[in-house]
Parts: sequence; C-alpha cells; structure tokens
Amino acid sequence: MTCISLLTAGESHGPALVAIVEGLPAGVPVSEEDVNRDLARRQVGYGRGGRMSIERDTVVVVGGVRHGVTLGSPVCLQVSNRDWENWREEMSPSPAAPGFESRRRVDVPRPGHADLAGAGRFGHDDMRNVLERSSARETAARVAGGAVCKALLAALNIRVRSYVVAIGGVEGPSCDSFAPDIWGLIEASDVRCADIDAADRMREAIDAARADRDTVGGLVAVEAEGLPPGLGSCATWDSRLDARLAAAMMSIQAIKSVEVGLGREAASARGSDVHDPILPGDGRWWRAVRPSNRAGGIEGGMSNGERVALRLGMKPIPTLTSPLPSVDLRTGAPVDAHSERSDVCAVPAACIVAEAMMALVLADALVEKLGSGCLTDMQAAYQAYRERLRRTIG
Ligand code: EPS
Repeated sequence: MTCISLLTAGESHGPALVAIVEGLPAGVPVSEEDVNRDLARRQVGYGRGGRMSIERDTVVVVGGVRHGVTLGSPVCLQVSNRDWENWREEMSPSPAAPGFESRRRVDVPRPGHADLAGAGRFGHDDMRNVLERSSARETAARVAGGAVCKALLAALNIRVRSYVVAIGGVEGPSCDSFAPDIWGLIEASDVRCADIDAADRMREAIDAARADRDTVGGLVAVEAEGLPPGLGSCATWDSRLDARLAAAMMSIQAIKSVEVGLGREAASARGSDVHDPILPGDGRWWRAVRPSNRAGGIEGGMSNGERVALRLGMKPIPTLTSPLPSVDLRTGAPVDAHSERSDVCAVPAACIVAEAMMALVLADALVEKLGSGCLTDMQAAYQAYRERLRRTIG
C-alpha cells in the first residue's frame, strides 16, 4: 500500500523539473531554505561536470504549502533548468519550425546508458528523446521531494544521513555519520568522506580517471536514526520495508546493488556471527537492547528500532569522453559511442539522492503505520504506540 507517492517530470535540458509529493499529512513545517540546502548539497562534489557550474538549483513551491506548512494537498515543487536558455529551440515543446534540423541528435547509443533499450521501447529514432529523461538531472526533482519528506521525519525526530564509503576502489572508513564531529567533516568534504587520507586518495582516483577520459563509481552509505520498530510488514512481500527501500534505491540512476546491514557478507558467515542478540535492558523503545546492529535495523521486513543502514553500489557513469564501441543506428556501421558533457564521478551527489529516496520510503511507512491526514493526529498515535511498546516486554 502506498500512502505517500512521488512523481517527477521534466527533461534534462527542458524548462524545468517538477516533483509532486502526494499523501503528506497537513501541518508539516516546510521551509524553502531546507529544500534549497539539499538541492545545493546534490550539486557539489569532486568530479562533477560542467553542468553544475551553470545550474543554481532552487525550488519554487507551486502548491500544497501555505504559510510554511503543508495543507494535506499534493505538494508541487519546481526546479528550473538554467541551461534551458541554451536549448530553447532544441527542446521546444512547440512543433519544430519548417526546415529545423537538430544539432543535438543522438544516433549512436552509449553502452551502459538507457539509449539503445529506450529507442526500442519508445520508438524514438533520435535517442536525445531517451537521454533527456534518463539523465540523472531528474534527481534534482527527487531531492526536492525528499526534502519535504524529511520535514515529516524531522517532526517525528527521525533523521536521514549519508556518506561515501568508496570511490573508484579507494575505500574510506565506516563511520557514525550521526556523530556531530564526524557529520561536520562529511558535509565539509567534497567527496563526503570524513577521513582526510582516504578523501585525498578518492580525489586522486577521480583525477586519474579524468586524465584517462574515463569515469569511476563507488559505494554510498545511507542511514536513518530514530525510526520506531514495526514499520513495514512481514505479512506480504511488497509491504516489507527492506524490499521497499531496495526498490527505491535501485531506481536511482547508476545504482547497481543495495545491501542492508551486513548485506552480502552475511552470506558467507555463520548464523551466530550474523544475528543480533536480544538482551534485557532499558532500550529506547522497549525493555530490551541490541548489542549490535548487523541486521541494519530491519528484521522480517520491519524496522526493529535500530539504525537503518544501507550500502549502495554505484557504477561509473556511462558517458565517456573516450567512448566505447557502438553502432550508428541509421547505418549499422561500427562507430564510437555518442559522447557529451558529463561527470567523471557523481558518487557524492548520489548520497543526497539516496537520502531523498530513503526519506520518501520512511515517510510512506510512517503514514501507513500512524495514519494520514494530520500531523498532530500522527504525533498522538506515535505517542500511544511508544507507550504500548514499553509495555510489550516485562
Ligand atoms: C546532471 C545533469 C547532467 C549530467 C548528469 C547529471 O547534465 P548535462 O547532461 O547537461 O551535462 O551532468 O547526468 C548524467 C551523468 C547522465 O548520465 O545522465 C545533474 O543535474 O545531476
């Protein structure tokens, strides 16, 4: 059951991107500054391409918010594309003028991108029509929508954070992204890594890829703290919280793997080294504590009250300035793949997108558990739920 949905629209070089978040309760404080802060966080990062020096992503709230709080109606957010000025004719929604010939046609699909499969699916002979929507530019709209979901989480004392674990095979340390001293370092780092030495080596890996006209991917950690137990469900396959989070994360452009807690490592370990004991004690939610969190905060498809911890694997961006072999779809001749301005590395940006998608899924699961319509009612239901949890054990 989906209680909160996010729909985005808009092309990479069209006039604007739009996000509509439907299902948020009324009464959630929404600040444009918070949305803009996340939009700015998505734009920075070592290894980004030329587009980010053109754009200054800022939100216009088109609907669903009045005097700083949600109304319970769909929240509509718009982020303009400054680059549109350079693409007005190419991307015009009006019929092309007689004699118009696109200078931006894409006839040669890029290996790893949506171009070829999209040409087949949609019947486009100019793969520009695929590229424009499959571009990760779309994630600006997701981040705007996610920021509004974060506002609901904040009203229930839940926070979402992210950092980079690895770039181009250079691995940094696992860290507590919620610790105030580490958090500041992550935010200040252009590779979102708190370890100075590892961050230097990540930048070197990006520089080396750029020099070789290549690209690099990496590993992202995204976490949520303060989430109550019992979100999601073991009752049906599609209500499981880990399944919902994994689907949301896999929908982010270039994400190829999602791990929960120990993830893949658990496959080769013994059960006694994988599962987290339950001990008596005065815990946050009930009279029991967990000495470890190898499950990543999810057991049986439900949050268990521990920190939700995911790791995402991002492949290198497929637009290469030294392109791979491909085929010209008009002639069938072997040629180099289409190449255009892109990023050498967008792993730090993917962190912010992952935060947005996590916020969306968690906001949805909270509304499902605590009721929709009105934040005050949700908060009252939350309080009653917490009181019942404390009576569950002992
Ligand atoms: C992006 C905007 C795009 C790319 C990137 C992400 O801008 P442009 O295509 O004009 O350079 O920089 O998109 C991709 C890497 C991709 O493969 O589509 C953004 O706003 O994040």
